Amino acid sequence: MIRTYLGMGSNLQEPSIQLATAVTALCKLPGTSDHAVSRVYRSPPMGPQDQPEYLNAVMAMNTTLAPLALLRALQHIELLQGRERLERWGPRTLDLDILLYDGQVVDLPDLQIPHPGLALRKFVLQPLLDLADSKLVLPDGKELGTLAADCPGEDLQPTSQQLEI
Ligand code: A4P
Ligand code: MG
Repeated sequence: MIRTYLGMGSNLQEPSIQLATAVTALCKLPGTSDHAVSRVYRSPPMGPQDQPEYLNAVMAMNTTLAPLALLRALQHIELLQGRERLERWGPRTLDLDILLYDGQVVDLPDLQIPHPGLALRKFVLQPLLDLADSKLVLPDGKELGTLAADCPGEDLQPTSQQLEI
């Protein structure tokens, strides 16, 4: 059984409802168990600025799905929630990223784990810290807590939204 961490982000069509709907779908995924979810955070967009602010959260789960099967399942959930791929870093109803898959490194054309943006994104590192030990060591040998401390992101705010498992 693998412990995996998934990043969730939304900035279109009621982001708080998009995240809640995604959590429900992820909890129903066959081959997954022991789900947990972070707080929900609000932040200005990284990338193009002419788009709404984002809500982000992280979900942890155990899974028997192989990495590519998990990716396909996440992409299916994105599509069910009206995701359109128009512009890199552009607005989206739902983005689901595989952040970590135990301590494994995956480097395929369609899938890189750990997620390449992980260390640069406070809106991913902070919710990850809600669920994982700050002493968690990533495959490159760096500690999660150190990465989060070194990552700028003063404009990230926790919200009062509680995602139900
Ligand atoms: N892919 C490779 N590795 C992974 C992985 N570990 N998990 C591939 C998921 N997908 C992975 O992703 C493009 C391709 O990445 C997929 O086909 C998959 O095979 P995408 O979601 O279709 O496209 P994208 O939006 O151009 O890229 P990406 O990397 O998901 O976008 P980002 O980098 O997540 O940026 N600002 C704030 N504040 N909060 C945000 O959440 N998000 C974005 C999107 C921009 N600005 C943001 C936020
Ligand atoms: Mg993505």
